Amino acid sequence: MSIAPPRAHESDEEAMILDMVRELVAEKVAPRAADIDESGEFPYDIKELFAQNDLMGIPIPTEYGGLGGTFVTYVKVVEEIAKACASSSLIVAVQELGMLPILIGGSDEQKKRFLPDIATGKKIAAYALTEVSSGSDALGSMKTRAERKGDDYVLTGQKIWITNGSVADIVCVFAVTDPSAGSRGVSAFVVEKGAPGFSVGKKEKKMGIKGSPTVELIFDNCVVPAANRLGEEGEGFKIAMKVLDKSRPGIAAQALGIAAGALDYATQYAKDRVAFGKPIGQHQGVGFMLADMKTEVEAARLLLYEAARKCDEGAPDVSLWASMAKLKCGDVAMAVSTDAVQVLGGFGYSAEYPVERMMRDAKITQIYEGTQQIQRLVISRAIVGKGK
Ligand code: COS
Repeated sequence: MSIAPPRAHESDEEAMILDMVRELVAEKVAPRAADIDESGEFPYDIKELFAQNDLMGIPIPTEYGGLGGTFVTYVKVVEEIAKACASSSLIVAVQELGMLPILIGGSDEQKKRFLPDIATGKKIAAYALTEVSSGSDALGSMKTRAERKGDDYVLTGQKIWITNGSVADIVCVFAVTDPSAGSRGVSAFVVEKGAPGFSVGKKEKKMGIKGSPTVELIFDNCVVPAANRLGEEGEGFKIAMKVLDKSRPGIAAQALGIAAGALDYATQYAKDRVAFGKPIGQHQGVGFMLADMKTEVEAARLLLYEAARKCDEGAPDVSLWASMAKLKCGDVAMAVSTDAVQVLGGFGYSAEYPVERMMRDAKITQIYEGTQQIQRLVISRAIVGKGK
């Protein structure tokens, strides 16, 4: 059975890209997935593969060296990769997250300076918002400071949980420039690898997405040229939030891919495995489970593609749709991958079968780029308002 997404709305260009990605994933990514999980090392070979095939800058406009593709195409690509390897899908998704502050908040000069190398994959990008005491409360508890000194800013503080932080050449960092100004007291900076006072700290040992290094970044009187500030001083928090509006669909796509990959595997298994004289999928207990899994995956997919379409349109309600897509796809990834383990029974619990890895990888999609609770906060504020 094929569970490839419906193709009716794909443009010729998008269909070509997706065919190419499916081939790459089948031939080069899927065979590496278990090993990437086992070794816990960043797969530079897969990054090169994506770079050579123009997948690192899909939504970056062509004038800045990107493919000039749509967000819809971008999320479909992330989904295809995540069906086989969630860690590898993050190479594309975090490249997007890391470049978005520049695309959204940068000047034309900054876009020309930074985006072409990100688009070609020559440089890896990352996004640094989270701190030890500032996760969900990204604004109120931010401690990293940036003080203006002549033509530079001096950054002091630490960021944690920075995906791909240790392999990144370019990190977009958010820091407080005016502690008395609330949401207008945060600014955004591009910090380049090698900047004085910038170093990588502890690497997390994680449950899943092991091929994607998650690290602490340390700014010890780190000197950053004022020319690397994105937008005006004080515009950083809004830039950070606008980025999440466009990056959450990428994580939703990763989640959807994990769910679809797990469903595909469990379905095939249920057709092959015989118990009590017939394939287990034809027993109602398993068949109905698969029916629910399939329905959830397709429902999540429709929501995600609509959210991505809203990103392309620049729709005013993009936050709402991005959060709904992230919420639904993250929960579907967790539920479907857990059920896939159940369908395989004891084999599902073994690391020799991919659904064990998929279930571990799924969990993070309910946590990062805003927990499911934060998505509900964004959704509820969009429909009933924030209040006091
Ligand atoms: N686009 C543009 N501006 C936005 C925005 C968006 N999507 N969301 C919020 N803002 C603006 C608000 O309009 C407000 O501006 P003013 O002060 O000028 O009115 C400002 O940002 C502060 O917004 P708000 O008052 O809603 O901030 P809160 O402290 O209540 O926090 C949440 C908002 C919780 C939504 C935010 O902190 C969040 O998303 N937290 C999770 C962070 C996250 O996802 N972390 C993962 C990091 S990446 S792995």
